[in-house]
Amino acid sequence: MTEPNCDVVIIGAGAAGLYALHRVRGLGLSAKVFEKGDGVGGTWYWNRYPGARCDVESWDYCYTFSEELEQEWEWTERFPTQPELERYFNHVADRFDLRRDIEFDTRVEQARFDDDRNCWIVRTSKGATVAARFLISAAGCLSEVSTPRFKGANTFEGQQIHTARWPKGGMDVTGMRVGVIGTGSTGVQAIPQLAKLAAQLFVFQRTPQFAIPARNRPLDDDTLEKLKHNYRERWALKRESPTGMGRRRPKVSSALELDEATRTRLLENSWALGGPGFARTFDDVMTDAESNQLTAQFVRDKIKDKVEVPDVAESLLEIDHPLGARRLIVEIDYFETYNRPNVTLVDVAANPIEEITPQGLRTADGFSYDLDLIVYATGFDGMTGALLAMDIQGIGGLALRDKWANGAGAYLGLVASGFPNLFMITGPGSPAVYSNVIFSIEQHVDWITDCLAHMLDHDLDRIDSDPEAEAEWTRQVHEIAAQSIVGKTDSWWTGANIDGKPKGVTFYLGGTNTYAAICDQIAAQGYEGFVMR
Ligand code: N01
Repeated sequence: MTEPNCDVVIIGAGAAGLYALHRVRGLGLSAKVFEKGDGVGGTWYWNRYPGARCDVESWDYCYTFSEELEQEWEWTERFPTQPELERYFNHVADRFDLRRDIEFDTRVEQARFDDDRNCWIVRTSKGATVAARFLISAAGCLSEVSTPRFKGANTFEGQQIHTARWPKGGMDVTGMRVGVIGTGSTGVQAIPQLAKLAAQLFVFQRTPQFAIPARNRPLDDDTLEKLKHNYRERWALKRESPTGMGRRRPKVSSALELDEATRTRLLENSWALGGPGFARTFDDVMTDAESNQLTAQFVRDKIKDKVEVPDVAESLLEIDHPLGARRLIVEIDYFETYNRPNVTLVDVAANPIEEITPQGLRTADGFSYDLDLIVYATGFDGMTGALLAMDIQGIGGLALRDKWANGAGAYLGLVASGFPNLFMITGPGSPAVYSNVIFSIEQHVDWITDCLAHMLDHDLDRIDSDPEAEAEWTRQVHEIAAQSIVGKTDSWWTGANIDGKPKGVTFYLGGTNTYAAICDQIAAQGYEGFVMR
């Protein structure tokens, strides 16, 4: 029986894979990272579309594990752009000498657990096979793109592109007739930028959504100095908060306890500050329907004021879900873009896109739109897409695809029973996409590497989760989700955007603070609910 030739294989060199590599090396283990792109950064490597930027503030969307890193890195804006984030992750890769263990342009195609040898056999797109004692998936929650298959798509004579596959050198859309399909976070960021250059821009909107102004701004020296001075205090706040952001809990527990004038004043204050914090003006916005409705009405009124043509405003306001039931969008000049003469909003809820033609596309009412470029801002197969794109087989050849055929879940979102020694960073059952994801990534990587250290110290070579513990955890995840407004409408959050995918919220909504405390307690109690040998 040959020995595994590597201690740990890590899938992906985004924010999770880079930090996992750094920590695994710190345990004295050998590691190999496979990354399908030719550079680091994950989401911030792939999403190069015009306007791409993070909607979490730069000072919260960064690692906290290195004081030197936080002191030497200088953010330039409140909400960092894709190029700035890509530079950040490249800096991290260089600073911690991570590249020598990363194999780029290499996808993991299959990972098969060899029960006899107690290791994972990992096969890559380059035909190489590696045997590893542990496998860590850092494949990401939003990395498997979703492109609807429209009839006739292959006949189109112009260019078609998914936003997450925007070319590295950019694309000049000057003078083009551009069609954008999709008005989620991505579409809302790309549309204002494309509108500035395109001759004509058609936005094909199926589901209008709430969006809050970003109020982005450059960071001056004074602000940077204060940030650097207060980082440690902020990290403590992050750990206490339910979202992994360095903000305090809203002071007002309910919108309903205030008179109208006070409520409006507070909402105006939050609106003026902008950003995702708006949804936390009152503590019960996500749990109380009436509080949510009052907050949502305020946003509707604001949107209406921004759009000059009443019919267009009406189309943008046909929002069929509570505020926050879909991921809240943060925008820059989005609604104002519809006041431009070269921009047309097309309602494809009433008249779906029927066919892509050689010249453009046609909707169900028979209208044709002539286009040079079709941009698919149509999102991702979230949470599980990247994991299931690989052929992962656990004990007895059980396929992860089959295990999750009726819904995904893993104990603490970390280990799926029957798949020993496979850790999933931000896997289903953890807060993942319902948090400041870089905070959740660090928390998971720290927990996983502490667990590996424990196993090494105690001569343990296998960890699996107990099926009963896993089932009970998944039950709790669903129970908490049932009490929230989150996911009370179809979207990628519920898997509804992918044909055949079981519907339901798979991420933990009980708060990152509660979740981290549970993970720590379980570890302290000898990894209760896990089976180690
Ligand atoms: O994807 P989405 P996204 N015909 O799934 C439409 C993160 N993110 O890439 O809603 C017509 O939200 C679809 O319509 P509908 C963030 O977590 C973060 O925008 O299904 N339309 C929808 O409008 C975000 O939530 C940042 O009716 C079709 C759109 O495509 C997540 O990524 C930036 C269609 C898809 O929206 C995903 O956002 C960007 C069809 N056949 C993304 N199929 C920041 O940090 C799909 N659509 C700022």
